[in-house]
Amino acid sequence: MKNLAPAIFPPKGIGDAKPSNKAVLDWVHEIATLTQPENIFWCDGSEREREFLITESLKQNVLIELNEKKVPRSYLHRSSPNDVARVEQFTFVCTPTKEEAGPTNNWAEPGETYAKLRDLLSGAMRGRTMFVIPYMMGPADSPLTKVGFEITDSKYVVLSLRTMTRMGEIALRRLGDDPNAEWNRGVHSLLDVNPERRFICHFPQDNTIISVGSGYGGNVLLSKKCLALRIGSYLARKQNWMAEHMLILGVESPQGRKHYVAAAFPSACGKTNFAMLIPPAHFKGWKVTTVGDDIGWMRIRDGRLYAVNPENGYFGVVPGTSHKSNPNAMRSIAHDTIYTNVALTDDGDVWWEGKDGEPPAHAIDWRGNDWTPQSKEKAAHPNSRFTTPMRNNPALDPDVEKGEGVPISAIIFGGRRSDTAPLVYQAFDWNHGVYLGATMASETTAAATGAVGRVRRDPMAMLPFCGYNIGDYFQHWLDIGKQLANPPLIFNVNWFRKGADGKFLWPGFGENMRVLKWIIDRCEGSGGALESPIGWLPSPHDLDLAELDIDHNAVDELLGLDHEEWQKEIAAHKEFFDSLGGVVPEVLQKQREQLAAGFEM
Ligand code: GTP
Ligand code: SPV
Ligand code: MN
Repeated sequence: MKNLAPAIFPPKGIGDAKPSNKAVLDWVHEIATLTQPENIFWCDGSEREREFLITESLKQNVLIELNEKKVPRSYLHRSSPNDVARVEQFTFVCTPTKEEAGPTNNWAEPGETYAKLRDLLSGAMRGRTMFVIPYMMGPADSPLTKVGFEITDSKYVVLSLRTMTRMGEIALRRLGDDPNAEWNRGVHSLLDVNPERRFICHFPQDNTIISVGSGYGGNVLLSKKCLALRIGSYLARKQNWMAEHMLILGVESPQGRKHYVAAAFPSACGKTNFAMLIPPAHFKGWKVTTVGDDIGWMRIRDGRLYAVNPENGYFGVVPGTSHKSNPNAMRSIAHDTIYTNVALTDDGDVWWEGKDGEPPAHAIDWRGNDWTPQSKEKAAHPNSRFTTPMRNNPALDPDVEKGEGVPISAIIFGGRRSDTAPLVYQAFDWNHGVYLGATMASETTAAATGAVGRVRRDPMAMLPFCGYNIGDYFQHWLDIGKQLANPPLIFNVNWFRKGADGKFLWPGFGENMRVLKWIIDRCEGSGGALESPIGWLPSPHDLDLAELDIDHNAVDELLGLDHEEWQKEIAAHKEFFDSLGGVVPEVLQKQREQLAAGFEM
């Protein structure tokens, strides 16, 4: 096995933040006995530790230093070209029975899977350093907050988690010494970064994640999709809260009235961009603030849903990010950022397709090869990413650390659909909204390996992230609704509808404010809408389109329903529900029948 990460020996005072909780120590001992690392590095999240790890990463080419004047305290990381996205086909939910994992997850028997992983991990860290990372998901004083530990042999993972989570002492304090406290056990090893030995395994009943053979994003930052969503959703159902693949944003009117909305869009379908939206000039005095850009944890309080962002940073899609599309993201990633798989310019700056200005005459592409504008290959990988602290975001919401969370007025579902789905519509009520979420579809993107652009059903944007039976998940949504005296209104949006010329009909990005404004109007009881078989639809004059250069036909197309497309769509809903093998709650089947009746089917 190739030695990817030789051991490092830190000076005194670094790498020795050993926790006192006996359960944690026993577990670390067990994993160390199995993986046989050269030494154990106990992370504390301090600045000294960061400096030490950066120095070592530069020495070992795990990171490349960028031009300090162009992007201060920022680094480039290149992952293995065989390891550039989440791997859904190698992601497993290992519940005692297959039925608990349900029809949408890859299931593997826990006993056999532990045995297989134990074989792979046996001696896997020989000659390497084993890092133990304590981290906390959620604000310090939130009842939803969870503690996790990730054991890893990757410095890139350590440096990324210190941005993505609240890492170090703060997590140890939260955990305390109770040997029976709830905490997540995460084990990650690069092994030899071979797709044939790449497995991302979840053991919800043990609150355990084991990930091997990858060094990339959602496969290895175990706090994110693995804990906050897959294990999170499993715990949420048991504990009566919700763990969702949602951004959370605040919208404040010029009069100072503020609403929060949460939106579930599949991977690479616009969450980070929407969460950082800057309203166009026409919306003078309106302000949008970011609570979170990827994951929302919600609980019931006073008959409403309150949300927190469990994360502390953003792991965002780089290509397409510019001062025009997302100025707040550009400012967020101007310093203290780890870039993964973007291009490196000759003056030590980063570059990607869609960045402002002219492409550089020469660069080194994401694979490390020479690149010029004439090259056939892309300079940055389509799923290249930035890792940046949320504190860098100029639009960060002031209540992001509020333990009780922010009250949610609206939930928005959205996918990437070139046809069928209108720009925006509103569900008739909670249960109908759950149906909209359950039947969501979207074209696949580069965020996961596999074909791009294929329409697939992705309920609540959770298809790859729901850690248990999807039928029970739908029922959980219905059950939560019953407990809400003031449920959020539910909407569906589609920024990605295309015209006959194959171009997007809607300008998107900041202009999405026009849709958001209508959603807020509906929450305030003031926005107009027409009743249609799929829900409440705005007519063109219900949307504020002033000072927007868009032609009337495009607006009609965006807000219109094509009868034939919808008959096909509803048939696809049935096909999807049927494919789930009888787990779909009766309430949702009834919703489908009502919808079909509206189209005389
Ligand atoms: P993950 O981080 O993978 O979960 O993705 P995300 O949902 O945060 O998506 P993100 O905001 O990073 O956007 C993904 C891609 O969609 C980028 O290439 C964006 O430029 C593009 N995009 C985002 N918003 C819009 C929009 O309103 N219109 C159009 N046409 N493209 C958009
Ligand atoms: C996603 O795919 O939804 C992401 C990227 O946010 S990853 O963290 O790799 O899952
Ligand atoms: Mn994102």
